[in-house]
Amino acid sequence: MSRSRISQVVVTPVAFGDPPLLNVVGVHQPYALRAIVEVHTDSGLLGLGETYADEAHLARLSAVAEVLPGHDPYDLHGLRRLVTDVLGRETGGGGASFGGMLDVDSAVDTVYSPFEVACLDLQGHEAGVPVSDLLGGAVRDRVPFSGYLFHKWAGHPGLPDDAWGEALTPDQLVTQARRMVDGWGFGSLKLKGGVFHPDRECEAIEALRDTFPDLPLRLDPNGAWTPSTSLRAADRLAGVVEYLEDPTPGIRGMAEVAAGTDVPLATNMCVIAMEHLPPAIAQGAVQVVLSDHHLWGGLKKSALLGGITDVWGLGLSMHSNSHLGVSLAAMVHLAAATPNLTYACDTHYPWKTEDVITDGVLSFEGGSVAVPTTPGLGVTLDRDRLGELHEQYLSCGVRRREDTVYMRSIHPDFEVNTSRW
Ligand code: GKR
Ligand code: MG
Repeated sequence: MSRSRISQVVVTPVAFGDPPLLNVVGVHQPYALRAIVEVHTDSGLLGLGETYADEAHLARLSAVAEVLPGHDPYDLHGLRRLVTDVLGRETGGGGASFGGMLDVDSAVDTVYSPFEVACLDLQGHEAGVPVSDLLGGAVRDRVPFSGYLFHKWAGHPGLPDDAWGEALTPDQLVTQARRMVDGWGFGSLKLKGGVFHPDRECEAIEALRDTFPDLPLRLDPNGAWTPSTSLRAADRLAGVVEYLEDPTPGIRGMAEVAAGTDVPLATNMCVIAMEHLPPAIAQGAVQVVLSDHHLWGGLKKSALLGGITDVWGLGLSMHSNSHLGVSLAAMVHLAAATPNLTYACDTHYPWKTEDVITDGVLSFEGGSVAVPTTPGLGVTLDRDRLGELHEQYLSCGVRRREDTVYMRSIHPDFEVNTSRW
């Protein structure tokens, strides 16, 4: 039997409604963007991937998509070489920036990721096994997620209020948390901070602790604090949070904080590629690394990250950006096949109201998602939904994630708050 070959690759940008969630760099725009990657083979298989859809990223995805036909979908090393060659030719091998918070020196990992996920999805379909089996096998049959709380406005300016309503005070955040816990059953909570003064955000965490005394809590100000402010907050929240995420920017700053507290420090900002691990480990800067297959070069490289954190005695958690069901499925398979993923994963999933997959596979019960046992990722593209969200992309006018630009269109004096307090 001859091996199947990639026959066609389709990259479809989509836009889905997103509430006005606040963070250190601004506020979410009315639409979040994603790209859905379809890899088809000459034997009739289809694999799915999902990734960011900022214009520059889309151009890179399209350049790779063009040269993929004829490639063996099992040759992932070859796929990576191909991505490296194409990006070298198209962009001089430059880096990439996502959402004003994350900059990577090379775009290879982020561009390679959705194609790798799609190839694993179709390999799973061909072999009749779930993607978690291709990653070494599931060590858990459900993956726990953490309820992701955000300060937010009641609605986007000029539009009706959304179903979540305003959350600008500790009391309102408790109400939001109650809804997350009652609706999804989350067994831990993360608050996105960096929006208000640290004392007010610590107060919000204390209010959450008083209301949900049994739930592990996390606070993530995305580097909004100086090391000394971080140490004061760590002192106040010791025994209250399971970790503080990126209180201050950079490996050096995090190391300074880590030296002065026993509260574990987590990051998805200063350790976002393999080359950041040696200096972070040498300086004792972080105790928990957040993996993210979109950023770390796909599912297999993220599994490797899991192994490395295990060897070095680091904790492992999982990062999220606004995403749809194809990404959620990939996150669930990765988490299922990562033995040392000891913390509940982040997800923005409850914040969205639209998707590109058919309903029913990825439902939250008790804050966790059952690992699909059907072949591949276990999710099916709903072509009508894909078409609608693509139309929405075409008409909405958003072409890249720009939280700061959007915030300044409402509050012209807004300054990015990194290390502000
Ligand atoms: O969605 O506003 C957001 C978050 O701030 C996101 O962009 C971050 O990447 O969730 C992320 C984080 O943990 O830093
Ligand atoms: Mg974070």
